[in-house]
Amino acid sequence: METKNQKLREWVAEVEAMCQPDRVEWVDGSTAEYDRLMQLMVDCGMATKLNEQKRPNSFAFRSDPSDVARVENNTYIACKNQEDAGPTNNWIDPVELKKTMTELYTGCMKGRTMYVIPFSMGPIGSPISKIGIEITDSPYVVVNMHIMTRAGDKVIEALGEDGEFIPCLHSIGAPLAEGQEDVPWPCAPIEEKYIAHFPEENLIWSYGSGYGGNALLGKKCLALRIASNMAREEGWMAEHMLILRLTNPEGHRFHIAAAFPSACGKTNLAMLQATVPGWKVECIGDDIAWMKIGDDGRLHAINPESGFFGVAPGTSDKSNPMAMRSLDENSIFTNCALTDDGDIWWEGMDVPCDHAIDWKNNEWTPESDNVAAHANARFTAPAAQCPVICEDWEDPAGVPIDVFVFGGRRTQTVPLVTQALDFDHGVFMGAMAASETTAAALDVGQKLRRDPFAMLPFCGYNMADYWTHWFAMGDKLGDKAPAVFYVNWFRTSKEGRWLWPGFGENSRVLKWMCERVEGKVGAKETPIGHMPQDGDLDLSGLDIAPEDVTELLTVDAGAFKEDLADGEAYLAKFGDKVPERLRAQLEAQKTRLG
Ligand code: OXD
Ligand code: MN
Repeated sequence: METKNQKLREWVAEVEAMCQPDRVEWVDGSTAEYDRLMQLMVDCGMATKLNEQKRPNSFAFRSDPSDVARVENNTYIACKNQEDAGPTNNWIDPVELKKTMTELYTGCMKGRTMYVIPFSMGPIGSPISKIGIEITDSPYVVVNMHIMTRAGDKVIEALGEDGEFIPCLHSIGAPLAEGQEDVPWPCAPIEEKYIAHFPEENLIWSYGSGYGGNALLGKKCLALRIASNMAREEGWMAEHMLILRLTNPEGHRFHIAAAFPSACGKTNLAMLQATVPGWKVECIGDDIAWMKIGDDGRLHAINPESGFFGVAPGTSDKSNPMAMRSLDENSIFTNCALTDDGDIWWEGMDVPCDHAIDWKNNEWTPESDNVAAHANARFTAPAAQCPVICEDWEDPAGVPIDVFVFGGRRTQTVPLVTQALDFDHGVFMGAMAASETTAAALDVGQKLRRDPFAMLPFCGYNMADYWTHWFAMGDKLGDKAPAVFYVNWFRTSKEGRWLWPGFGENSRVLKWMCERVEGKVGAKETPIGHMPQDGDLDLSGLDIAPEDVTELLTVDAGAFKEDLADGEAYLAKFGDKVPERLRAQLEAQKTRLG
């Protein structure tokens, strides 16, 4: 659709002149367009159509083996003063970075089509939503954006003549010379990959990678890094949080927003099948929450996305049946294995597989030394296909949040659940969050990494200013602020056995939280916060040894002090930017631990 937005026309013309594509296509968001692009990718060997009987209208892709995850070392916050990016972000001077990237972008789309994707993060017209325009030379990005965002003509209409948009430029960085044969997954080598954010002008430039988090710019780049900075300036919140609705047997609804680092089971929690009788979980989002204070003084959340870009390995009918149903059809699979009957397979799918073609396009059997699917293999599925998506998940007003949950993957030290003593203590808990690392980022070496609010790779400005923003939001919300909890589903015994069954049984912990909010259930006060005492957590019908429950709910003061020392050393990186209120929380926790 022709846009009357002069600023947009000028930007597209500028990018076209720089990138020199063979042609330009404006993405309309139609099914016909999606089908045509998929066919184009099947025809050139980039995509494989799955067996229509088994998984209708679904396609598998294999990336280049070097382009399988987010690249945090190549992800930049480019602002004038390094201090505004803070010690946890890679900073580059914006002028210098633009020079380097302009050289790379010059002629980078030769031999390719340049797609212009108008997209909305959040339901079109919601007061919390934002419009972005992604320019890309990757048809894979276009089809994924069709699922993950509201894309196409309807956004051009909403933008009108002078609407604001966030420009997002993406190139795989692989121009084609005259007559040069293409490869199935073109991309640039690692030293030429740049995932760049210019928060002072709300601009995103991404070069060299075709992989999800680096290339689907609405997600991590816009909805987290750029949006977190806009949120601070405009007084709202953009968080790495799932959103779920829990309904109790009396029909009372609670809304929970929960932040966990990548690959800690956010998607599983967002869609869990509650095992506590009479309680029901429904999903609103599995990765990102945008929240604004409404007229009622409460915090209202929307899911800015419209699809799930989830980690495939480990997803099964047992771990997450609702995710499995979400990807029964109309889905995209990246770096999964292909079975002999034309379907996909991955480790932890809980169905046998005797033979497959692995994610690197090699023969695979269970005897093979390598895995069949990459550990960070992904599915892209429309959120509307989730059987437990809330019927009003696209309500432009969002849902009022009752509870915030933080957590991480910790085999030791951290108990099953703790409630913050008050909102400030909750901010401290979020700031101290840490997790044992996984495969969602390529280049994260160490075992335990502090990941404040699960935002370490996603906060678009100085993390210390982000903590200040959290305190400020707490002040604005006052007694309407959500209650804050910290959980750890991943504790193991000394022999390495999981102490907590997890999955649907996590509903027992969620139930305790909601009943705490209602003032219906007890707790004991410990040095690290409120915790359930005997009988507070509903364990009826659960086969769990009482000693395991005791261990899950014990505070080992010695281990916590060590953890706190590690946390304090981490805070030291931020120097005197650390908010006084956070230091006060740290000191108070120290005193309580004795
Ligand atoms: C994701 C991530 O892809 O957090 O959601 O890495
Ligand atoms: Mn995520």
